[in-house]
Amino acid sequence: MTIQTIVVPDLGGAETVEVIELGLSPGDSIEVEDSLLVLESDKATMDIPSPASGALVKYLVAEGATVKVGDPIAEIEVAGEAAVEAPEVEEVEQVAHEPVAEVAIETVPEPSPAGSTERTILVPDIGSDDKVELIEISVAVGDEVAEGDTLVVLESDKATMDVPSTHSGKVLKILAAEGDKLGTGDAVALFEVTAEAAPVAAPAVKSEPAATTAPAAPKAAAPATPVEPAADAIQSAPGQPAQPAAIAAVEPAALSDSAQVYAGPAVRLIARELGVALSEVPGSGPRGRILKDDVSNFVKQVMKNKAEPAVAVSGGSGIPAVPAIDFSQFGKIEELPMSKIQKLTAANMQRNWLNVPHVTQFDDADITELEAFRKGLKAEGEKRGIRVTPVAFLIKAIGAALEANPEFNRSLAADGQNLIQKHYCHVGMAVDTPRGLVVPVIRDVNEKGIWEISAEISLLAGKARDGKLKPAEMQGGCFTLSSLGAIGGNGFTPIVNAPEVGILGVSKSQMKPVWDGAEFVPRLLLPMALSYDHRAINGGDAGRFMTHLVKLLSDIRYLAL
Ligand code: CAO
Repeated sequence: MTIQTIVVPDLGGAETVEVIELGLSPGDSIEVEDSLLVLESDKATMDIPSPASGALVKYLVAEGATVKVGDPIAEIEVAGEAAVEAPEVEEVEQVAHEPVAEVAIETVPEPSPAGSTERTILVPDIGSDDKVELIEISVAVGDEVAEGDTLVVLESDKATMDVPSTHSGKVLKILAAEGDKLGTGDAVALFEVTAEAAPVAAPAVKSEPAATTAPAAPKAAAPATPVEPAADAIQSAPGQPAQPAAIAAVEPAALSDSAQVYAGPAVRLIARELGVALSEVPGSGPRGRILKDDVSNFVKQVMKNKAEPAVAVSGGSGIPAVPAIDFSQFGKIEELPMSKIQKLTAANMQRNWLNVPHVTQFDDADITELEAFRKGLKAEGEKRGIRVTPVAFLIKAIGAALEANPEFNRSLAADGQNLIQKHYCHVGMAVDTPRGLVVPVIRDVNEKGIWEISAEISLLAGKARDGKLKPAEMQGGCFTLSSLGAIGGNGFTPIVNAPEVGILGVSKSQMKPVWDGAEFVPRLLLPMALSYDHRAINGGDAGRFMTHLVKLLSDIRYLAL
């Protein structure tokens, strides 16, 4: 084991910098290149990467401290053979006195009408041969841009870099797209700059000889105009591998809107992983900088706001949000507003899916005789003005099965310690309407016959489709039936309509060959799926309920008993 002291590396010009983030705790393990801490000058925010893998022993500075090149900032314990020789402060100071490459936004003049000059704005020397991702384009064609305004934002795995404009002028063309990988010298935008404002053409990046122990950043090939350094570069201490420049958001005071939040690369990475829009996160750091704690506090607050009342039966679940995607990048899209019912259904489904441990079991009911009987009712139904469908028999059978299996006619009490047994029997029926899914409730089904239930189905389904259901007509259900029989499908797993504990999903009946012990005979089979809340219902209860239901539907004489 070797204890290695990490010192402030060459800051490429900045005299002193502030320690703004200490992201680790003593004992935390760290991989080579992981961020140890974050420093900030008046121009740039810099992640200081670890030169070796190991564990943090301690920080030698506190957040808010001002440090300069060569100051010791942390101690890490490097494992055995892998140990990297700790850099000497003196050596770092020596390097600090070496001239370093100046980073500039390069421009390439283009032929243009008199009075103005067209220039291609190039990616400046980013201190590495690697390509980095363009994550934001901050201007649009036609924009009048002032010198110093951010044109685009680049991001590597270590740093976020604003590329500012070196000229005032008009954007003629954007030459790169978000997601492009760009490197030093790649074209970003075509500019029309006024003749007066245009600097005199001259060699590209001013590059002085760099420290002998750390290779200079690569020079750009294209000729360009010398300008003031746009950002500073960090170089590694001698004996260490050269570190790529870690340059982050410039001019923090100007960064206020969503496209230009003021945050370091480590914070941006966390926000991206959690799907947090940094523009919505208030920054508590110096000059409003967003810190890691700000992101985690923001997430905690959002989850708290969304949390259900703190009762045992609806505890919610802190799952990470699905990241927002700009689908227009893949093709043409349009945004459609959700109806009130759709929004309510979405919230209820999510609540029920997250709160209820679901189990679904399946069976087929032989409804050959039921269907023969139902069809025989047609003439009588016409006289009464009532249409009898299989759904009426299902609701009647569910009522009888609930009576015989009272476990399904319960709800969990809000304290999570008791069960509420219901001595009434109201069955909800999912109705598909143009505005979304609604569930009117047929009351006291065990006191009603098939004619009465059929009439209520027509009445309530009609009201549901016309948007005329009253709230009271959708309340008080003990169990729900969701019938897709008229639509089709072999089966589906319905979501329990909490606080109910069971739901039956019915699919389209089909004539199938069934072995009767001697031969295959054609029988009309109705596929059924029973989902239940496994906190209130055991598999055995569910098996008995389903078997009972199948028996009632397969021989409706039992319904009369
Ligand atoms: N298998 C085969 N045919 C069936 C059937 C089944 N399981 N269930 C109904 N049918 C037939 C009916 O017999 C009727 O045909 P006939 O007129 O020839 O007798 C036809 O399908 C149409 O029925 P319907 O839809 O008009 O009436 P219904 O009583 O069967 O259903 C209702 C009423 C309100 C349940 C239904 O209209 C509906 O909205 N279903 C959708 C429910 C839903 O969306 N569930 C999903 C919720 S979870 O996302």
